[in-house]
Amino acid sequence: MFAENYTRELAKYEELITRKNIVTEEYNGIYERYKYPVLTRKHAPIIWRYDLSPETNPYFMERLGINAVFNSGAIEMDGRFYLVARVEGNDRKSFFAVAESPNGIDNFRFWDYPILLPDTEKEETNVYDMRLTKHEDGYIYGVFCSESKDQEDPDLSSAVAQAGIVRTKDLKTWERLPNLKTQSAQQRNVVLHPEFVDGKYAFYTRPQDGFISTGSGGGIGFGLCNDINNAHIKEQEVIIHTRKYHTMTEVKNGAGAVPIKTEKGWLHIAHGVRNTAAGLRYVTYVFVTDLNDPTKCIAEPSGYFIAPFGHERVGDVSNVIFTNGAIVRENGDVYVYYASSDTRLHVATTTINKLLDYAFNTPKDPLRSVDCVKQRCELIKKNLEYLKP
Ligand code: M1P
Repeated sequence: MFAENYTRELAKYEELITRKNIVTEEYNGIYERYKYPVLTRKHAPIIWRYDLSPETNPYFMERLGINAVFNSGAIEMDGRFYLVARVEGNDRKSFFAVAESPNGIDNFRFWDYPILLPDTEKEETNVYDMRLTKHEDGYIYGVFCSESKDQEDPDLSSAVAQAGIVRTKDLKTWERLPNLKTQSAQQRNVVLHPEFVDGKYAFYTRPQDGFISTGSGGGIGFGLCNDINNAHIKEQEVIIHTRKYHTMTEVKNGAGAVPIKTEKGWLHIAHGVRNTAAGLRYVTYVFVTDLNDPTKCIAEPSGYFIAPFGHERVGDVSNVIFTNGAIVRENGDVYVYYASSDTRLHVATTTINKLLDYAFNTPKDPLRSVDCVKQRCELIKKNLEYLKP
């Protein structure tokens, strides 16, 4: 029985890992969606979950289950595609693990061991959502959420989120640096900018008053620090993308993938959150900032970029699309890795040219229904003129 179960599960696993991904029929001209997620809990290797000894595991039981694989940093190195995914065990603790693929679309396979971070933050209980920045100083930085119990609040669900920082050159050896210090009580969705700004390290931040609620935190912040070895943003961050009433960022927003440098500006794929009767709804959206002044927003297409569709809408935290990683290829192709409902990870493919066209030629949200109708009527009028024989 043991051997039979093992052989069958291994065959199922290999079939899943080697399955070819297929572009779906869902079309918007902006990006392609794919039929299969690139990573799921079932992509976790058998050796992570089962004890393979019949003596100590006679029933071939899962000993350490994996609940979900989602929000992932992404990087291409030497023509191979690497994701540093958020993997969550059945015990609710998240950790990071590298999955590698030859093409970025399918065939992602986890390395044998997950990443064992240096244990320098003794109160830290959970870690998640690593953004991978290939910095011009030569390191690959991983900036992630480092979460601990709020010792000042007896409520068991009260936590403190801070930005943890690690760096590596090969995704194998990780050096941990002290957590980022800012003026804010809490920070999540912190991203390191890939270039020095005014000779300093630059971070996108998300100042927030509480663990879940951003409170007075007005949106995506930006701050500079002199020393990455003791990263400290001493000034109050500048808010570069504010939350707005009756938009998808009404409740909160946060930086997503590391901004992409293009000839027209820094292209951001961020996330926005609004409230509904069914709870929070997370979608991704795009904005572009000035190449010479990353705090200045120069393009802001209206509406969402990727929202949960179909089966993506359901999961551990339903109605969520979240991205913290994208890969830009030398030929201009862009692979956006987005997770659905805190459960699984997908890819959407596009190009720099398409993203720029989308960012600069999609009209801005006029913020009122009446103006949105006028905007749509203009488009219809133009099309009807164009269609005239
Ligand atoms: O559950 C949805 C997301 O919630 C958090 O994002 P934010 O800080 O913007 O609320 C993150 O914990 C993220 O991991 C998660 O996907």
